[in-house]
Amino acid sequence: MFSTVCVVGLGYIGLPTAAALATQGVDVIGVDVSESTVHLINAGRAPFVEPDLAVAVNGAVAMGRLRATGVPEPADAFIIAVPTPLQEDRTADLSCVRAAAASVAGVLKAGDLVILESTSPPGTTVELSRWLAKHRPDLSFPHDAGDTAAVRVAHCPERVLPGRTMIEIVTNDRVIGGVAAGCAERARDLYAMFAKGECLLTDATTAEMAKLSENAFRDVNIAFANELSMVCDHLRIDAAEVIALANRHPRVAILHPGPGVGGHCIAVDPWFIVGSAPQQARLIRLARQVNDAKPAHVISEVTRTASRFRDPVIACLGLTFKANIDDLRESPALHIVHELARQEVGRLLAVEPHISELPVSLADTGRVALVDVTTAVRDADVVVLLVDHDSFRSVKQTALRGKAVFDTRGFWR
Ligand code: SAJ
Repeated sequence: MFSTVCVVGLGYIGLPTAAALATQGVDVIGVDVSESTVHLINAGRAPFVEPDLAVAVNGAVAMGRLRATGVPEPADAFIIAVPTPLQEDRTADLSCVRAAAASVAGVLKAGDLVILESTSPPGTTVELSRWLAKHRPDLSFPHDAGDTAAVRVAHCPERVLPGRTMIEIVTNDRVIGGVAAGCAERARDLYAMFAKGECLLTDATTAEMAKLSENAFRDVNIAFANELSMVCDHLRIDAAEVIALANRHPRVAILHPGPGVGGHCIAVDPWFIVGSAPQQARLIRLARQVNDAKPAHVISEVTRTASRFRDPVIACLGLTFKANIDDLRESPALHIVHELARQEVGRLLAVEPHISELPVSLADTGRVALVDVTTAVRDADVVVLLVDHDSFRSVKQTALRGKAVFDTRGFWR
């Protein structure tokens, strides 16, 4: 049914999807604008770290099922998995989706399926159908022709958790929204080739909102935990204890506070909802503001604590955006350490077991040293836990005795 699939964008979602399809015997043409990405993949290597991905890519390339290139080639289906970042004005930058549409349009033929996987504001998939139609007036598209269209267009948002991508890409349920009903059915046939979870069919705009709602739900719930932690800091009581006790109620499950919300999804996607309904999305906007304000709160608490020492040495445990990964992008922990250095709050000892050298932004301050956790805790006056890496469990309570400890995640409770 689908012998050839073209995946446009070979990043954190596109490449695992390409590998998953290739493993099922589909001939996959992977497309990326980065020459080095194309080169690495054709050499059987993955350009970033994700458990089990390198093996899958290597196998798919060795079997001749996956080939990377710079421009789309004719195929039965096209999956667009390109970035949709937030702009300064907090609207989505859809330029990569537009560019992908333009490049795919040139090789489209009747009977083809085009799927948008990128997380997008409501209405984007219908808009994609319009963009494709502009490029190809010789073909009909579903925003206009419904189920009689020559080309089918659907949205199938990615929902995988970084670090578990290769598992969740197979096991998660998929939400599939068609610009017309037949588009969703056709897209389900494609995902059923490798996805073991249920495929839930709907319209394209509902699918876009479902995806955004998942991440906004999490953001609002993390904001609740973060707000509680700021209230408890104000009252000088332990937020982690308050949350642990409240969570003993059978219908309460408060999430974990942290130094802020990082990553490229949860801190971004809620703004797409706010942008689509600014008057209505009040709680979602406020949650974003609460989470965005959390790093400044941590900086001021650490500064206040450090002021008790003459030449404070501050250990900052963790730099990544969440636990047990090596990803420093959009990391509140990194931002906090950078600000503490810039404001010359003290001598900073950073601990990050998943990297081997300091990022340039920290190294350039000349005030931060990358050390192991034992050294940092031993030499510090103030110990700040920023990321809940499993390896930080080994820090003994006795090693923390006599130090000022600020555990932003309630990890050592
Ligand atoms: N965080 C907290 N407290 C918590 C949970 C998380 O402070 O209780 C922080 C983390 O430290 C991190 C941020 O939130 O800085 C986001 O981490 P995360 O693990 O919650 O989520 P992401 O951004 O890695 O992945 C999310 C997932 N969405 C949901 O769980 C609803 C994933 O399934 C999506 O596919 C992904 O966004 C995406 O690509 O949209």
